[in-house]
Amino acid sequence: MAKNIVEKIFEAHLVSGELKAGSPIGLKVDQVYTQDATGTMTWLQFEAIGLDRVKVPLAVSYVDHNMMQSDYMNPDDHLFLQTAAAKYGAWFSKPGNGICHQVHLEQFAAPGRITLGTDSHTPTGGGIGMIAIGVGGLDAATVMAGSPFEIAMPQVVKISLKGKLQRPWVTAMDVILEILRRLTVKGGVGKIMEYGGPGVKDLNVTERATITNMGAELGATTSVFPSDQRTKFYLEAVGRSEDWVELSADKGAKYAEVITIDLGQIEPMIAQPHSPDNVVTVKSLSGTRVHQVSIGSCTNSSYQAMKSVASLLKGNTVSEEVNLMINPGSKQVYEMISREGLTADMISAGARMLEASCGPCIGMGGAPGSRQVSVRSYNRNFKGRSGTKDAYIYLASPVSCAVFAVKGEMVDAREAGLAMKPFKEPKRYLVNRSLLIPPKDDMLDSGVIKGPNIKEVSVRGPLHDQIEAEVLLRLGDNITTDDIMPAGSKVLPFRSNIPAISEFVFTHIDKTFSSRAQAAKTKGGGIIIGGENYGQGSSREHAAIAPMFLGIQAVLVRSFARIHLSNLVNFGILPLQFERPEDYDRIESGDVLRMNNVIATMKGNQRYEIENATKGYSFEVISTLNERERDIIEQGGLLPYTRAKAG
Ligand code: MIC
Ligand code: SF4
Repeated sequence: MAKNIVEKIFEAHLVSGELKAGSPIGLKVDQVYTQDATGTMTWLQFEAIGLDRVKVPLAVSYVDHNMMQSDYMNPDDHLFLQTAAAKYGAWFSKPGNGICHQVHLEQFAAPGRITLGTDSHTPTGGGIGMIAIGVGGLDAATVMAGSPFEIAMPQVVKISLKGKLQRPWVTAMDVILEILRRLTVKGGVGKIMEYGGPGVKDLNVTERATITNMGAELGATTSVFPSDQRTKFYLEAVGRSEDWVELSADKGAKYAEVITIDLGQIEPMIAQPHSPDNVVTVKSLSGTRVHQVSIGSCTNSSYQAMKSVASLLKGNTVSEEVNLMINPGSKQVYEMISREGLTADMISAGARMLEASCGPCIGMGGAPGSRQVSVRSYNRNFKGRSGTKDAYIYLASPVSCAVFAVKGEMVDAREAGLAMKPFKEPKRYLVNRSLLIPPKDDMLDSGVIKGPNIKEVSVRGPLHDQIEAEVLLRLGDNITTDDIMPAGSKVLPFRSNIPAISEFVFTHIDKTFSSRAQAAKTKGGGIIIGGENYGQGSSREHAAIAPMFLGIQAVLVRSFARIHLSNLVNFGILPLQFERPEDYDRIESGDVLRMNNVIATMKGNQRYEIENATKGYSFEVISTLNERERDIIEQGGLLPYTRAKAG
């Protein structure tokens, strides 16, 4: 039978289940990687599982998010991660080596493999023909401990590309912005986007990686490109030709849906505040003043992105009113552009060079001023994420960003009157692994060093059969994990300290949330109400752990985003969905909801009756948990479940 790429890779890794959309499957995983902001918890959880060594062929621990080091907390986390990697057999990528996704693409990603990463932009690896999926930390920890990765088989959607980009002004970033415009931030939920068609060969691997990276914003499980001659070229150029295998869909392969994109028709696009799918053409915003431009992030920080920007800036000066910041994605990219004199062109034009890290993308410095317009080549422009709540954040290609920086306003790059050299893919990339420490065989007895901010993993007790809890918040659609558990320089250092980070839950929405939740905890706990696509965005499991710590019993919404849903399950919070939309409208903050026979119902037909004790009516809600998920919740989360299974 004709197979698509996803089916081919999954089939080669299948340990249980059937490749039928919606059915639970178990997959053998080849590679797992963590980044520091989610990784401290992941490695603490791995430690709590109690094994000596990781059981996957390759594990890598990156440091790229928490790099501000305004006190001892970040560097203590780095040392913990380095010593944990040494002890448990993972590679360690030191601070300064770059953003996990860019470095992983350069060093380890390979076609045909399955990789999990504790970050929602792990699908970057799809650009090389790998199935790369973002997961919560505990899912990664259990897979590193030898469990298969369990997931409901997603639908496979084909995005068929034809034509050629209008180079050099239109880029891969414009392609994914156009796809977001069409499909929205909910458009990919439960789906894998598989790229195909004659237009694929117009794009090189790092361009494909930009598209699969930002596919995360569609809510897709992941995105994947074929592995072809261009993939071979890239792997040869990064010195890993032995990792190449050819991979393409068979003629007649089946898809749930086919979407066609003509690359030649795509114009420079831009996402307006405050959502990555609020996309229009740059032309339609022509003349809008810009105060800050930030170029980099895991989406657009490749050698090509940097070289294009340098070429545009060369001989020009950044507008008097604009602050331009640039962070190359990896040490290798940084070193390469520096040796070629491109960094000098950027500095000479007036750019502020930042280190190879996430930086302003996650609010670690570089916040814009009050009510300022900031255009970024990043992937998320959720309100407040930049660190400035009333700033206007736009997302555009690195080419558009560089043009705006020079012009001081938004203008279609094709009409800006600036010159830019066409990009030619290098035959050989600079390779320098000096900040990448391989796993060692003789470190088994070495200690793991934990600073005072690193606290034990929190676990909740088994599920209660009766829930009587207060509605603490009633929220709308597309609530992000940045809304639930904000990031930024003030909060991120507490990622390894759950009691401390819990005080920040929902602070951007309601400053009293955490204290109200603490008060409700003594009376049976709280419930959160949400709309569609609740928990979109990041993979941060802190958006589930911290609410669990604050006594949240259940989250009741219209629909969930994938990673957040599994994080709720992993931490024993009951994820419920409204059966009838009008019931959402009737509930108010402060209502007390009562549920009986919770365990039997969850194990039975998953249709629960809820009594609104405050308003005096009842309504039905559902859960859609598979057997394993029900067992996990009953036992109070994945950690107790894994421990019980182990012995
Ligand atoms: C993000 O872009 O939101 C992050 C920060 O990289 C997160 C991970 C985290 O919260 O640590 C992600 O995308 O998963
Ligand atoms: Fe880092 Fe931003 Fe990429 Fe997240 S989206 S991994 S914060 S660069």
